[in-house]
Amino acid sequence: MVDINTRISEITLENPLLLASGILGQTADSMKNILESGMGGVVTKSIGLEPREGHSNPTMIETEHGLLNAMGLPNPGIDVFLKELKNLSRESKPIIGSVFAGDKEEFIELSVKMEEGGVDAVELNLSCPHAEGYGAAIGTDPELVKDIVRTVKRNTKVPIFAKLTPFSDIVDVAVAAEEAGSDAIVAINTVQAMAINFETRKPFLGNQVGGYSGPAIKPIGLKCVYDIYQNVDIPIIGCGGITYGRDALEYITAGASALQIGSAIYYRGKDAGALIVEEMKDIMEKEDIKSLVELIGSAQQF
Ligand code: RRO
Repeated sequence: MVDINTRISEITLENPLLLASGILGQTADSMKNILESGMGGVVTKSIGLEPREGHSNPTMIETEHGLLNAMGLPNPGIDVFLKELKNLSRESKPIIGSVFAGDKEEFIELSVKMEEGGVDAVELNLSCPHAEGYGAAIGTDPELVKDIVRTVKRNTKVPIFAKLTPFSDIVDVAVAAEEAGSDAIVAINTVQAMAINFETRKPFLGNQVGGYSGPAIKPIGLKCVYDIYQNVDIPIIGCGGITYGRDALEYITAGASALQIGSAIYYRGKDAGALIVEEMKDIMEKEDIKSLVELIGSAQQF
């Protein structure tokens, strides 16, 4: 028997897989389905203070090696969302509330409300690649990130995760988040990208540009986790292109303590979590690896 449980701050996960924010994380029913299907926990869709419809269609397309989205932060607003969360029977698996905001006051208000709503941790979305004034617009400035994380930490008790965008100075932002008291780093959000329809001479997405996810971005995510691991002591949650058990284990050896799964649900169905867990266990058994924790960071070349 191999042991695949892991810890992020005070949260114990029976397996390292969390549903990534943005996929099926908006209604109690969809989150319940995912929890029953083998994920170790769920990150909710990113929620803001007010309802938002999001960008115009098309908001998602499949390209050669991944998915391209520009959903545009659609969400029902925190008050409606928290009513929905109340309907979720917990199964004792962790729920992480993802929030996006335009400034630190909004981040505080949302994080406090999520905490009051009973989440086990709050993920600060500092990395949406295509929403003016939100996400990556904020999360590429280490001083701003430090200020936001520090003030959210002062006002909350649950663990706080900072989800970062893959850009050249991601390590500086991760270090700033750690200095401000972040309990974990989540790397990475989607990568800025676009697709063009040659026949119409127009971008495919309604918003023209968007965020790329799926198999193509795994090497980008791996490098971000690998680099961050060398510079911070808090746990890292790896995300980006994890589709099979082997991808998951690669992220663990780069330095991730847990993982987020998003596009794999599109490619492999809602049981992707259970499939990936089984594949991880099979590989670990064949390689005689008894516990996942002993693998964390094992590919690091110090
Ligand atoms: O809603 C979105 O368009 C979106 C978000 Br909040 C995010 O963080 N990452 C992404 O690829 N899309």
